[in-house]
Amino acid sequence: MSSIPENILRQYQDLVEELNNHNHSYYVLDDPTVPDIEYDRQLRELQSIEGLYPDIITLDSPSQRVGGAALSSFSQIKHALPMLSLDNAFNNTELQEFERRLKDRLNSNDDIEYVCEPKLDGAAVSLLYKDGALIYGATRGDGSVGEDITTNVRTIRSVPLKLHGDNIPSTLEVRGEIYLPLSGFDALNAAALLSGDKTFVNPRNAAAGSLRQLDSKVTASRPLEMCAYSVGQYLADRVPETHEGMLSALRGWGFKINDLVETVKDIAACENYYQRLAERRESLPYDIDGIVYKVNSLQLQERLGFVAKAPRWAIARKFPAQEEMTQLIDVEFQVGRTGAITPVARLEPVFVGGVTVSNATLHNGDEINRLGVQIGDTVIIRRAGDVIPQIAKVVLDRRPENALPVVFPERCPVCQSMVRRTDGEAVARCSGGLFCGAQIKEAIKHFASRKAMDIDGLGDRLVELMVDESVIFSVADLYDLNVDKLVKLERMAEKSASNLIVAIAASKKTTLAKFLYALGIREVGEATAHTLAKNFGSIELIAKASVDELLEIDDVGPIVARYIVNFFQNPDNLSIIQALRDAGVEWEDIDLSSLEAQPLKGQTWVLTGGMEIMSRAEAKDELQALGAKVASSVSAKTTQVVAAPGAGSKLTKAKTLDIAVMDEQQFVSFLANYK
Ligand code: 5U1
Repeated sequence: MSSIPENILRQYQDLVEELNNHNHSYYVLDDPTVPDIEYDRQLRELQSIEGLYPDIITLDSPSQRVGGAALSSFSQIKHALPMLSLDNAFNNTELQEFERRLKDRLNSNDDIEYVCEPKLDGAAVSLLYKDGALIYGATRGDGSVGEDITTNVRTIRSVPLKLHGDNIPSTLEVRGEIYLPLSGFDALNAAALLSGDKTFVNPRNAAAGSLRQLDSKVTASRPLEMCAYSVGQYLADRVPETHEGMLSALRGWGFKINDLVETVKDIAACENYYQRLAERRESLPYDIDGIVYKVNSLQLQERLGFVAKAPRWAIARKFPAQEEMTQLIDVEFQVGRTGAITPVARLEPVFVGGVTVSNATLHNGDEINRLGVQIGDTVIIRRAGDVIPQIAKVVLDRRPENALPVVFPERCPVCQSMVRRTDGEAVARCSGGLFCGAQIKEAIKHFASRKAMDIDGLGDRLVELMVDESVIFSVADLYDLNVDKLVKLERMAEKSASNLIVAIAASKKTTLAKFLYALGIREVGEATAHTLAKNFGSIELIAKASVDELLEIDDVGPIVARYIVNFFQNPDNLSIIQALRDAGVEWEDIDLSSLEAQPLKGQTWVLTGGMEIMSRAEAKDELQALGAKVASSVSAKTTQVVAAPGAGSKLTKAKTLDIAVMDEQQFVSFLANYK
């Protein structure tokens, strides 16, 4: 390096350190310290120095995260200490038995302190650091020998290439889980679908597959994350006394530690943690398959030791599986509000992810072809997060001889109109429009729904019955109903009928945004309806707007703009709007001149927890009326979080990101200032 000027070398080292700090803030702490543009500027500066002086490049340079030349195979790494697996407990009794064994072995009845950790569903890895520098990364393999995946591990931003902080051990082997957050998994599969590649069954397979890529550039393109959860080899002057202390030291050296880790005082609190985490499992941004409980005291851990391949001092309390095998009995084709025909798999009922599943979506014809699924097949069902169950894979080995191909219908199963598919769209649609009973039903259900006209008591079943019995043919007919017409319907008592008539009458007074949303224009969801209302002020101006005028509005892209224009060019739609107005449906137009004064314009708010003083929908309406955007997740862009009772991970994240938080009472007082 003698030819590198001293000042350049210093400038380079400063840039490496600064960029690594930014990476740590962004990927480990979820708390960006500089805007992306500044990060990119510094990275370009670093790369230009590296271009001029290639010898200057150090292994901990952020430029090295992009992956390098492809390998022909992985070499093997023998773990200095075996990578253990965990014993499982499937219920509370088994957990109690675990503790009984511990107490017997320790010959003590004293309470034992535990650390509770979400068990991330990814791939276990071992990372070796010498004097703070990453030496290698290895897979678990069979527990004794794993594969050398160092070049791949280096591309993961939350894996520190160099440790920072005090008392860094001379040798430190960190164990943890590399996983793919659900958003990354969905994006990866969406891209695979577009390019006709094979999709991954679940985030765990996707993470493991991404780690075992011979081309590290592929790994670099996958949004993998790593959380540390224990140590293997450890040579240092000081050793923490507890597992909690060890995690905190790891956090200090730059590792990401899951933010739901908790230390609890006894086994009863472990069970309580299970209940709390089980409730939140669906809303976590990553898959977990259970909880790991670990004895907190490292001295007790040492006394307890190991059995065969598992430590005695830890246990995994498993959640119900999110994947199960079952049989595909039939495929039915449902017609949605916009005529979209969705194949729905009817399944032999199976318990998965804590509920019994008997239907799963097959999305569209392409998905049926991609899966190659046939009626009678054994399939793997996946139900994770709050998404609807999916068929992840067909178990071809189990295909019965009498399996039948799934045939996509050429005619609508409800109205027999032709099914059409627009070029470039995966969705096939019934061409029957409002001639199709299914589309009429869905349009009316949407119109009556809570976020639209909010007609209390008009449930899906009743809508179906009224259309089937030819009591109504369009949304406008709702306002012509009377008690006499309703009581003729099966199981409709006079009291319910008159309540429904009152609810329908009450729905007449609405807002422009709700009315627009209720019309069910394709791709016009609640937020777009609000934006349209706010920007145009009246339905006449929206109906007259051109594609170009619509495109001037935030959130409206060319496809939505075209759908809006088409909707208002259709005379049937215009006559329905007129009929609704004639029936007395009304709203106040928005005075555009007063909008300049929207005090929360440009702000993004997040509502979390169970609101008790007002409903979440009301809170959202009020905020939007003041010009704020209401988002569902907390990020660095969030202006303000309202944390109602029971708020969980969003509140934690807001605190980590240092975002302003107010409780519900403060929120109500805040709104009162604008009334
Ligand atoms: N969170 C967490 N996952 N996990 C997996 N901790 C943890 N610990 C493990 C494993 C296999 O093993 C240690 C107890 C050695």
